[in-house]
Amino acid sequence: MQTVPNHQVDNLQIEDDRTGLSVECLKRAFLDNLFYVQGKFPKIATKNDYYMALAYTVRDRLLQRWINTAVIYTDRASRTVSYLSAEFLMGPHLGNNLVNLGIYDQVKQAVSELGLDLEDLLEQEEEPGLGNGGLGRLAACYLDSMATLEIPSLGYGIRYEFGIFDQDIRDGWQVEITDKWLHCGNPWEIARPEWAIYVRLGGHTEAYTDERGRYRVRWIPFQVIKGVPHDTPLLGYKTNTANTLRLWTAEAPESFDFAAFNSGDYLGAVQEKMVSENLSKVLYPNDDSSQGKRLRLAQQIFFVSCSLQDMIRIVFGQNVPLEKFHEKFVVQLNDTHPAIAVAELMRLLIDEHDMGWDQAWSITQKSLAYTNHTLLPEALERWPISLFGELLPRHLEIIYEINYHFLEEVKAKFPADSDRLRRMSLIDESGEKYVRMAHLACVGSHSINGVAALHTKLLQQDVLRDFYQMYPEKFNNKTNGVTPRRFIVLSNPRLTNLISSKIGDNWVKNLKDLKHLEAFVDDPEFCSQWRSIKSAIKQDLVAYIQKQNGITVNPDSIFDIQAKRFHEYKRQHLNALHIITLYNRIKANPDIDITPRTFIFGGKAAPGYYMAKLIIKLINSIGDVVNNDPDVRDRLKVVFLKNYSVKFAQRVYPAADLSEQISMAGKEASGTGNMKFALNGALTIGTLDGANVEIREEVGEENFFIFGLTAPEVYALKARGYRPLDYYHSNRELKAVIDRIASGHFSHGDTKLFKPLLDSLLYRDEYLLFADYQAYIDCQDYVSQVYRDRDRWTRMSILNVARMGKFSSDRSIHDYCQDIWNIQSVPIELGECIQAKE
Ligand code: Z15
Repeated sequence: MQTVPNHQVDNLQIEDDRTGLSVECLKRAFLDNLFYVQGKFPKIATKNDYYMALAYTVRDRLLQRWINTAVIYTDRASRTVSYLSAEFLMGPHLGNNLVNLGIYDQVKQAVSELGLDLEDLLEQEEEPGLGNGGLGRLAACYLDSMATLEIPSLGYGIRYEFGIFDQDIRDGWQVEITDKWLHCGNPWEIARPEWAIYVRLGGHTEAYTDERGRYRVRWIPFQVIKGVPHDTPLLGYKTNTANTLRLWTAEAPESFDFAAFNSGDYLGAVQEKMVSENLSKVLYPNDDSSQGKRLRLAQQIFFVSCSLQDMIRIVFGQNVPLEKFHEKFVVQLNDTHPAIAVAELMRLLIDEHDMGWDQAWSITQKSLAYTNHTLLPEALERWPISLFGELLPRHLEIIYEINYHFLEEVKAKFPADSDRLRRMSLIDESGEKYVRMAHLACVGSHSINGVAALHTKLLQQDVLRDFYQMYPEKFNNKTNGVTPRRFIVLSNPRLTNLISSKIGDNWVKNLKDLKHLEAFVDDPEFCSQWRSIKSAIKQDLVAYIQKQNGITVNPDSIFDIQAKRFHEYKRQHLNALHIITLYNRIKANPDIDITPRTFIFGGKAAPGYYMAKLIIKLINSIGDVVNNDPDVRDRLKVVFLKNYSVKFAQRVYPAADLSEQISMAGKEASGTGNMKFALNGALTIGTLDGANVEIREEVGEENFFIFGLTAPEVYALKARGYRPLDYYHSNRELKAVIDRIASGHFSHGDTKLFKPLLDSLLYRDEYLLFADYQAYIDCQDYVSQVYRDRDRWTRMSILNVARMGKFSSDRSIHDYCQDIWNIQSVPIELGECIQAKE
């Protein structure tokens, strides 16, 4: 590297304009970037130009911290967490960076002095929607917490050109539109083509004997893909730590030396080049269900291999011997999507770096840790052996060998138990053969964790029972958490200011401090401020709904919100049954005294998930009728807010009175929306599922609306033989609701439209809506009654927030550090070490 002459670094004017945080300096830097980066001046600049100029201004401030951090991590060869995830649902960067830099107010003033509105500019940002839902957002919260806790970390994933689709609603149906999040450029990332990495696919293997007489395997691929890293700095809250999110883009290797891989089929290989770019083209839009597509497996090996090779490059670059890989890196697998890492790390160590099997296996197990996120059988990834072997012939051999050693171990621990061997094998041989990715992840990791206490318990008792019996010491729970920076400070400034005015602002880094709010729960002045803030935020959402949906909403009604992916197990249709129940009561008795409610829904359905899309259609159809029925007056409104995203979630959580967390018990691994709502002062109506159990434990059962069957009751009912028709025939209100839908009342007389949904409820009802219906309705009636006592409701709301401290992702990350990663923080000083070195 070239040495930068000192007089350049010492040029204070330049230095200050790129790092200074004063209003004057920010203004100067902003105009400078508008001119020199965007190539515009105020008279002709668009809003997007201003957004870009501001983004570059903020990025300059990040870069100083980022480079400092990198220098210190490199010098000290710091132990590092490598978080492998197929999804990172980051949300907009600008606002979050302003919060974490602590310059939100300065920047607001700076742009306002230039005649601009910060909120307006924040709106401009196209968020990187590189995830589906909870799993991707959790990864983003964890990166924020790792930076805030000063934990050296790298997030590794795929830079999808098309993220999650944009959702439009036409005639009540979901319509998918491609998301071109990169169309205006991405000011937050820096491409690093000089660190490109090559990944092989397909072809065959050959055995040979090396010069030392050892048995070796050579893999001759059919295709080679180039991965180019794109790095985004992620700054912690009020720290100087800026970690890296490194996302890989697939490219064709322009001038790849195929001879080196002994490829005979040149033209075939050249043709495959065109296919290369497809690898990072699009995010698979399924949450919690696996499709088993070849391209998806190719995406997985692509980003996992790039990332592991990158880590090995870093290990060598810091003069750490490869035998100490596991001391330099701990690799967290976010679900089974990166589980191929088990076989790929083995391959790299053995085939590429000459290591023996036993040592490679020991390093692999010590390095890897696996987080399971689901109990749904359809989400457990399995790859047909034929497909797997075609794409990854060498990995299949390695998996067979891991399986051989593993099954020997099982036999030793559980002699003469062939059924157990069959159940635990990495290969499912019950019919067509499959590789079981969850089993591979369990065997190849030193830690296996669930994401809420109940979920971990159910993994141990059910889904991963055999593995729990085999390796009880590997299992642990890490209840999910969310970052209070994005989901309170940034999204709810009014509540943030009120809280900080009473208890100071330590709670932002130390969420348990919210406890101190309890001291004010009997202070009428505080309670009235609390209430008027919620009211003002609701008013904002009313305006948004008026603009977006053209629906006039009563701001004094209960804002009853269910925002999450559409899935039958999440039971948005149970919510719909409640709406129709109230509607029927009004139709039967138009003067009935009902607590006014606004039902708000947000969420996408997987494009191929017909039933989920039909549920969206049902909700919109109910809305069309209910919102326009003069009998209803302004007592009920149904609003479907389209295109739910992180940006949008930030607007919705703060406005909620009631949070719907009504999954069938035993199906939602944790949930994280439940936490974001409660942190913003919503009360929860929920089942004893996922993290709801722990939220209720924390906030107190008197401050939580619980209903429905528990997980053991669900299993027992199903074992007895569940008959939904019995409930239909014996429950008058339920029957009236179903009959109302069946009659075509919400479908202009069309009695066929919702028949598939009704049939699935009447004759299967896999998620026990009918069994939980009456309990849900009773609980909702109780909610309506409590809401009328506004002082009581406010008190419950305050106590919810005061007692939510456990659910900070800082707590989750702290526990991962202690129990799984064995890693310490590395504080970063902002020194003068940013000069380029020899
Ligand atoms: C996903 O979003 C979740 C689990 C999965 O297996 C997949 Cl593929 C996607 C969710 C869980 O459904 C949710 O309960 C949990 O809170 C979230 O992951 C984060 O752990």
